[in-house]
Formats: sequence, C-alpha cells, structure tokens
Amino acid sequence: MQSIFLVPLIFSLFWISGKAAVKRRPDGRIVNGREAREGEFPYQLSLRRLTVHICGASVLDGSWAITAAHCVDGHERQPHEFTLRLGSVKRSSGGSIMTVRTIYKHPSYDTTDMNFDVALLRTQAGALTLDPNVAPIKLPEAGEAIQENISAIVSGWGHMSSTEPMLSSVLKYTTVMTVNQQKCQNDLSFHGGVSEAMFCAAARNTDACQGDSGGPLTVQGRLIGIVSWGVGCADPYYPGVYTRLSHPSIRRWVRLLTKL
Ligand code: 4AZ
Repeated sequence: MQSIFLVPLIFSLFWISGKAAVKRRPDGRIVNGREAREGEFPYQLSLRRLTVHICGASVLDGSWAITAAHCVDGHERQPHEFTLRLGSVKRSSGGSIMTVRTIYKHPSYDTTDMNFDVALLRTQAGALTLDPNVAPIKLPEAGEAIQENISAIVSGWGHMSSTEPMLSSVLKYTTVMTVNQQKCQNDLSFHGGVSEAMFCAAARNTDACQGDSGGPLTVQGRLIGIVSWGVGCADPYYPGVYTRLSHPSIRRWVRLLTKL
C-alpha cells in the first residue's frame, strides 16, 4: 500500500530532476532484467482485471494460482472480472486465457502495512495445466527460514524503471539476493519495517517494480516469495519486499485450501 503512495511521489521527484535519475538508471527492463524465452517460466501467469494486466501470479496446480492479496483487494466478490493468461511470454497475446472462479485472501492480510500479502485464485478444475507451456511451481516447507545471500529469480511484465512507468510487453526476469532480515528491517524502518511474513531481496541496479506484484520469486525451482511492495524500484537504499510463503500461517492456509 505504501508503494502506491510513495511511487507516484518518487515519480514526480524524478520527473523534476529527470536527467539525473535517467543517468543513475541508464537502462530499463523488469528493471534491468533479461527477456525470457517461451516456456522458460512455465509457472508465470499474467493476472488481468477487465482484460488489463495488473499483476503477476504463479501456477500451483491445475486449478490453483497464487498472487498478492493487494492485487485483488476490494474485488474479492467479483472474481469473474479477473482472468489469467498462461503459457505466453507476451503480456497481451499467446497462450490461453482462463477465468478466475474464486478469490481467497489470507485471513490476516492487512491493507495498511501489507502484512500477509497473499491470495489464492481458484479456476475451473484442471484449467491451468491444459496449456502445454504451463507447469506448476513447488512451494517451500512451513517454517523454513530465508537464508541470507541466496540468489533468487524474480520475473514479470512490470515497469522497466521508476522513472519510466511502462509495462514490458515481453516477460522479463532478473536475479536478486536475499537480504538479512535485520538489515531489511533497518533499511525500511521509516516505511514500517518488515514482518515475519515478509523478506527482502535486492541487487545492484535491478529489481521488481510496479506491475510485477503478485509474481514469483524462486530459488532452485521453489516459490519462496511473492512480489509485494517497495519504495521505488532498484533504489540502492531500498530492497524489494516479498511475501514469505514459508511463514507457518501462510503455508498452513495454502495447504488447507489447496491440499498442496
Ligand atoms: C509495486 O508498487 C512495487 N521494488 C512492487 C515491487 C517493488 C516496488 C513497487 C519492489 O507494486
């Protein structure tokens, strides 16, 4: 939620000092990522509301996808407004489109501090794995700690920089490193800090950004995080924040609903 307020502020600040900002971040992708090849991220979904890409999501099995709660907040009663594009690296074409039947937000999700920013989307049984370019991603074990300095991959069609609020038309990905939880807490203390249901990851000049929210952060084929929030994008002072899927309350809730 904070990012929704902070990002426009940061945009306008950089708008004024536009040239300096462009110099500091000369290139733009996911922010500075690489383009994915078709089939490289078979679990990646584009979540669309009224046909417009709003967020990323990931395939858990044939009928379940996982995303950020803030992506669907306020619209839980209108699941039919949401669709998922699967099996395509292109944001606006290819693969197939499935409708969302039911939206479940984590019961402890808090819109004010983004705690427990996770939602499950149920589609028609088997719908998500009908596409040959689609495959589920595994989940972590309950209670697993996030080791620091582990390299992780985040992907999405989000903004290519804080200064260039434009979605990518092709799926992009980048590598970020998990950040020590205490350091992350300190870095973001002016922005409410991070809870046990969050963790940070960052790398020099590269990051997830708006529009990547809800999308996957994986380590060795396992979905450890969901893009949740941040202060700007690829800012050297602010790591990106991810929902920690191994948090016992999140992991148990996912298992209860999906049996996964
Ligand atoms: C957002 O507004 C957002 N740098 C998501 C991720 C990050 C920043 C903003 C991480 O959805």
